[in-house]
Amino acid sequence: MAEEKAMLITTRTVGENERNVFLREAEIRSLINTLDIKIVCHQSFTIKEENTNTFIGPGQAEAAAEYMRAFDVDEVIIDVFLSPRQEKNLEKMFSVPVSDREAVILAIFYKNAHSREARLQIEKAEAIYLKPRLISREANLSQQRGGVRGAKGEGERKLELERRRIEQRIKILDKEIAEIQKIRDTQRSSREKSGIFSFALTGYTNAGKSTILNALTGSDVLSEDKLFATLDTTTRSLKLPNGQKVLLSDTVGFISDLPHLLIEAFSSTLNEALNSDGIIIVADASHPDAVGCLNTTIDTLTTLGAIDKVRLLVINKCDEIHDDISFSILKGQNFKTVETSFKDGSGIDILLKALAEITDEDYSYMSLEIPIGSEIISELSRNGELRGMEYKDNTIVVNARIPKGMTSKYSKYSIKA
Ligand SMILES: Nc1nc2c(ncn2[C@@H]2O[C@H](COP(=O)(O)OP(=O)(O)OP(=O)(O)O)[C@@H](O)[C@H]2O)c(=O)[nH]1
Ligand SMILES: [Mg+2]
Repeated sequence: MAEEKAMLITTRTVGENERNVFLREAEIRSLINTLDIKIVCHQSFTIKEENTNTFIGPGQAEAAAEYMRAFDVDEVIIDVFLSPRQEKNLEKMFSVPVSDREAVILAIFYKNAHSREARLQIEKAEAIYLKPRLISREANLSQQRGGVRGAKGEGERKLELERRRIEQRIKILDKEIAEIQKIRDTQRSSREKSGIFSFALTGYTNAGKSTILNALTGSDVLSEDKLFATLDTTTRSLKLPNGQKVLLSDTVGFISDLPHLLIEAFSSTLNEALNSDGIIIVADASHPDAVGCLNTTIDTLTTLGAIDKVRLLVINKCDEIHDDISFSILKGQNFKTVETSFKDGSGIDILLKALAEITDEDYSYMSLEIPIGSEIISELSRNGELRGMEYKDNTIVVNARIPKGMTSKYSKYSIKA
């Protein structure tokens, strides 16, 4: 398929700091690059305030339309969130499809959704995105149609049907997603019962989450230098230096202004990770806006109600630090912090030790006397660790390392050490 050619429009507010403008432009360019779309021309407009009809000023839109004609572009991408009305008006002026930032991110998710769950979720997000846009198209159509048929609103009726079809589709998708969620819930509750400590890797897209999961657990989740390579939660087990077995999950990354409808559509995937016992934030120290990315991650976790679960900040890609000030800001965060490079392998042992320390904080040691033949011995060895087993008549005396949340279950067997 021929590569699509696009015009990029970016905006800046009056007096906006150059660095912000540069960073936003770099990000939309890498998002577009993920879609294999070629930007053949670019215009940047300074705006005082958003125009309700065209977002940028109508004169600016005219100028952009004039400019793009020389480049024979297939579409226009504008790095803002457009209302359906603004999108419709700009499309009229440009005579090619216009996509906003939300549409770009949706398209990336669509391209990268491979599992059944991810496909259902993205289809739901697209349906939510499309619904208000149909209403806008409806208004457009009814204006264009004249005569008896137009007056009776045949086009409107068709679109009304289309809109209902979308609503029904969302309901069906919700049902299918809920079914998958049920299976997940069962898996999760059996994991929770097993008492195995679980960690979730979270962070800005492209920070290295999948690379970390792969390196620590020997799995083969796709990891590449593209945004939103991962859309599913993958959980693998891992043995830490203290002998403790834990679970580690990788999941969908965050981005600044992550469209809310994607958070909503991917909530089951996100919750899967956020329900873990401890969250690990992965930050990319090589990113030109490393601190901004970390702040977005913190804000997103706060919005999702999971910030209190953060136990560790992994400052990754330390082999490629460009900016010492950002690096020291990352190191100065109020989290337990480790520095890693999964490119040259440095810091991985320290990361594993830090995870072991975190799990240690969540375990208690108990001396127990348990009747021989009781199921409890095998349960305890699954959930924790057994040390110094000693047989006494009909019982076994053992020192057990037990998750703190489970100690009450065994207290009736407790003896003084
Ligand atoms: N230089 C360097 N590159 C790294 C390091 N860790 C990961 N990468 C690279 O960073 C890119 C993104 O890595 P991923 O593991 O796919 O990142 P992710 O956080 O899973 O990204 P998404 O799933 O897209 O949100 C890949 O090209 C990795 O090879 C590192 O320590 N140093
Ligand atoms: Mg990934």
